[in-house]
Amino acid sequence: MNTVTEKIYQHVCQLDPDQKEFQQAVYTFLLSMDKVIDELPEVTYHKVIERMVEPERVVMFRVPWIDDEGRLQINRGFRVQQSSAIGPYKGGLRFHPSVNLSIIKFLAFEQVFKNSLTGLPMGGGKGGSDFNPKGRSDAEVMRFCQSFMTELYRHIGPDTDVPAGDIGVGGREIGFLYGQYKRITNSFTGVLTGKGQTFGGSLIRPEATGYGLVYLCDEILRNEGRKLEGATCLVSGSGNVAQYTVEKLNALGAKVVTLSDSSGMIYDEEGISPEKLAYVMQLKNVKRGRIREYADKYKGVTYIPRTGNGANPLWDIKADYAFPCATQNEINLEDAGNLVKNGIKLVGEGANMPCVAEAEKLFLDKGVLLAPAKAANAGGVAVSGLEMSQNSMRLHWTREEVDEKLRSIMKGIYTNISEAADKYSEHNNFVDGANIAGFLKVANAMIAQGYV
Ligand code: NDP
Ligand code: 2IT
Repeated sequence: MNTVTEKIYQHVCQLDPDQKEFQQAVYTFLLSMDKVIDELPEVTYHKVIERMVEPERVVMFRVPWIDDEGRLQINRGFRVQQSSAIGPYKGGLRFHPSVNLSIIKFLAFEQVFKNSLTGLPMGGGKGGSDFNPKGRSDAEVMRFCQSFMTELYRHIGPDTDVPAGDIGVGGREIGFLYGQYKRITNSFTGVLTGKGQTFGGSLIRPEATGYGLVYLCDEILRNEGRKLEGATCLVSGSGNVAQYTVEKLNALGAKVVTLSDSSGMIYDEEGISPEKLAYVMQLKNVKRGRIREYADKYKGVTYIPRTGNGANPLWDIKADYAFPCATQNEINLEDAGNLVKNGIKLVGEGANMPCVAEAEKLFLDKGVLLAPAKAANAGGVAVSGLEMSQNSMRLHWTREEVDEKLRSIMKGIYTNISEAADKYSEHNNFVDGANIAGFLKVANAMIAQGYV
């Protein structure tokens, strides 16, 4: 790092020494800033990056709720409103026991640049809770969501901050949250995205992150003379992003041989066909079961339980392309080494920050095409942006219309990040390309708006 970025990084670490995930997200971003900072003296003069690493506002609150046994439970809620430079705060809510301020801050920070890349007018934010929905009844999840919204509603609004889903927050949770917002405020507005079809949700929003990931990677591959058709792919996770990544990979003629959850992974050499994927969707979204059950149902499938934090066997299976779609830091340096050893050609980040910094560096050093999360998973928030537009206009676009807009946004992202990579970094360094292209727009807006 150069002296300016090093100073910013040290300051961030000193301010919040325990926020490891946030520090990691800032660190990898600053490495890209080194490539542009000398050419942009106004960025240094106006302390743009120093301002960007400090959220505009952080809200933390108590979430009391009653479980099915009548006992009082207390969780912690968060909303980090990182940047409103180019639009209202926008970003998902995560419900997972691991959630803390560091994780929400890293997600909010990355969301700013991701949203900028979509080309839509959205600022960045993120929120959530350490509430664990696993094993909870629908009634418990509803009571939790109602209590969460009873505090959150005063901080959000269709022109202020528009939350959506993330890990542990899907259609069911968004419905409960929306119902409570509507009840408290007596207004029917597009304050959340990812809503149900009958109350303002956009078609293709559930599919958007996975589809967008595959569209962007398809673009990258085609520009390198490669293709998805006939390729073998690794996908991790088995939630929203993983499911629709598999669906689109299948549609484009690729074969996906793995899925996982936090308990373990399945390896299906024959491939997860559309019929098998329908079973996974039923298992995960309706039955809320475990991926292990896939191996009980289908012959010739291996289930490997997850043990410890060492190498994940999923990343040691020979394949052409890998799509981490579970969670942050799921690819450590050893995993990256295994992927490289087995000749992986592309890593497409469906999850946010799925690779540790050293793993990303290894991929770049070894010439593996790396589609970074800020660009690769931007399809979800892009269609959220389209949902906001439809809500404001009070109309509804068809599946085809939304899918076409999503495709064109992902194509635009590819052009943007590859041009920024060529101009400021190296050809095909999409990590630098995404950071720099996302940054420039927000930086210009911040400078134009004065010291706020
Ligand atoms: P879901 O809750 O639908 O699925 C998450 C999946 O990842 C599950 O299979 C889950 O397993 C697994 N997982 C979650 N946490 C961990 C963990 N700590 N260790 C191991 N496995 C874990 O979430 P999404 O599919 O929506 O999100 C997946 C990733 O994609 C996240 O990084 C999210 O931030 C990112 N993302 C999501 C977008 C969206 O629109 N939903 C948009 C852009 C990015 P288990 O069931 O065992 O917990
Ligand atoms: O990480 C993400 O981009 C999301 N979870 C989706 C955010 C959104 O507002 O749709």
